[in-house]
Amino acid sequence: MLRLFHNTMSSCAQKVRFTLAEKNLEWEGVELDLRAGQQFEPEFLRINPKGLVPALQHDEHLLVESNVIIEYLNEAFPEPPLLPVESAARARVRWWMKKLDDGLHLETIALSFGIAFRHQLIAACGSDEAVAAHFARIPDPYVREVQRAVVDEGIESPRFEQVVQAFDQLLGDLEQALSTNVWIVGDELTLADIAYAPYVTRLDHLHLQGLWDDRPNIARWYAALRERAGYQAGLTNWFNAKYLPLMDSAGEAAWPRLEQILSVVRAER
Ligand SMILES: N[C@@H](CCC(=O)N[C@@H](CS)C(=O)NCC(=O)O)C(=O)O
Repeated sequence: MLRLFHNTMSSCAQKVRFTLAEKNLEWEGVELDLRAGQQFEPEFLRINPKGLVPALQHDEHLLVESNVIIEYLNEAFPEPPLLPVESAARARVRWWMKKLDDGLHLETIALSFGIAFRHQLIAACGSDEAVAAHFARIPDPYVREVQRAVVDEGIESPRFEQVVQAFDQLLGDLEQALSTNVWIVGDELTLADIAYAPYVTRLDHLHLQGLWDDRPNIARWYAALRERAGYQAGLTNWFNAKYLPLMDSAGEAAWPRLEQILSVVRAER
């Protein structure tokens, strides 16, 4: 039995659903409303003390951390394989996945909250005291600090410059990798593509496609991803109409600020 604790728009849950779909696995879902704080309920904190989705229950095993979960699924359900055969190529996939855990995921939280989710959070909380109480409930200090850094000032926050720099660097690296391969590592879809699909999708939802205007290989890769049944089952079918219009309009409004930061970042490189 596979039971996934998840959320419609969580990037980390998206990659797990994508993997489950590529493996043609049946699963049942427990959906958490992150804006209502269901991730902080004691029942869920017993599953993941960090109060983060996704978590996966497989029979008697309980797993957290999306990259760990998708590697586990690939081992427990080997067909079709989502890692290359060759050791060096497998290491390359893991190197890409590690970059997410080393900081890019936190940058994505800063990007999403700085542009869009801060508006939902402030509206849901209704007062500065309630926003402070929300932060106090976040068990993971890194997640707490990164949200706190951008919620007040949004895209004008100094933290936002680091975010733009990180994504521009990432997209440059991806463009280079994709200039010699069909997929990020080689010519077959791997866990690296599945792991990065939600992040480029997030940029797309935040109306930031301008970041790959001059990066044709990313545009080609992203179009190919969206064609895959696994992407549609794991991401598209879960896109949440409560989030998308806000992300699009707030992202469009943020674009001039991003362009301004980009021009500085690129001139310094
Ligand atoms: N490193 C973790 C990160 C998980 C994570 O940050 N999950 C977010 C959704 S993408 C979450 O649950 N956020 C709860 C919150 O915003 O309080 C993983 O890869 O699973």
